[in-house]
Amino acid sequence: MPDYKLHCFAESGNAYKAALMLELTGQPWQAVFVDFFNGQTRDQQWRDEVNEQGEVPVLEHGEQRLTQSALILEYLAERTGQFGPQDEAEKREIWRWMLFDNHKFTAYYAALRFIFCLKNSGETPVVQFLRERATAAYRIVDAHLAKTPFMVGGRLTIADLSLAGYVFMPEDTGIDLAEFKHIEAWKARIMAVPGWRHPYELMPRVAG
Ligand SMILES: N[C@@H](CCC(=O)N[C@@H](CS)C(=O)NCC(=O)O)C(=O)O
Repeated sequence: MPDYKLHCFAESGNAYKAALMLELTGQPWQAVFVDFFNGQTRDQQWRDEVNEQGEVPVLEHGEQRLTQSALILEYLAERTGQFGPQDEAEKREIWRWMLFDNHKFTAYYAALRFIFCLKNSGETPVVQFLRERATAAYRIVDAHLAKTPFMVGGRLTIADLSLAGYVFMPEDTGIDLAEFKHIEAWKARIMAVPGWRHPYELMPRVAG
């Protein structure tokens, strides 16, 4: 019986943050498929029973049910003793980047990918706005990674796993990712970590 259950679906980069953490720390875990594209996270019963915030990921561990990927990452770092901060200053630095990720890096990119790539919106003012904002966030992370191999402390931490939620997603959002050479090099470093797997291999996806 796996210790952890993760409510997730393959296209969710937010769920991937938790799934990759479980995988890299060697935790036995089981995926519980959430049928996001058919509205499951909007279903009132699902919200009542699984997450009142209507979002994936949700991590179940014994009696505990955790939501918000950053909080899940911190919980797993504390439980496993891996990829967490070494002191209070690092803890603040990790949170600083996880908040930036949630507010900008993941948020704009994921919204752009959802509307433009998964919903095939075509070019609209909203798409253009999101692309500009996502590109600006990518520039900030790229500039930081020009100075350090990983986001905090020179080693892989949960700050990297948070920011890496969407960077391996294959869809073409219209952003020229080759522009971000330091992000590309950082991605290669993450892929080289033993146990790394692509989101579409790690989590369940609707066939077809
Ligand atoms: N800040 C949240 C974001 C979670 C999130 O937006 N999840 C998406 C899937 S990737 C979702 O479930 N959205 C449901 C909806 O907006 O209806 C986290 O990091 O866990």
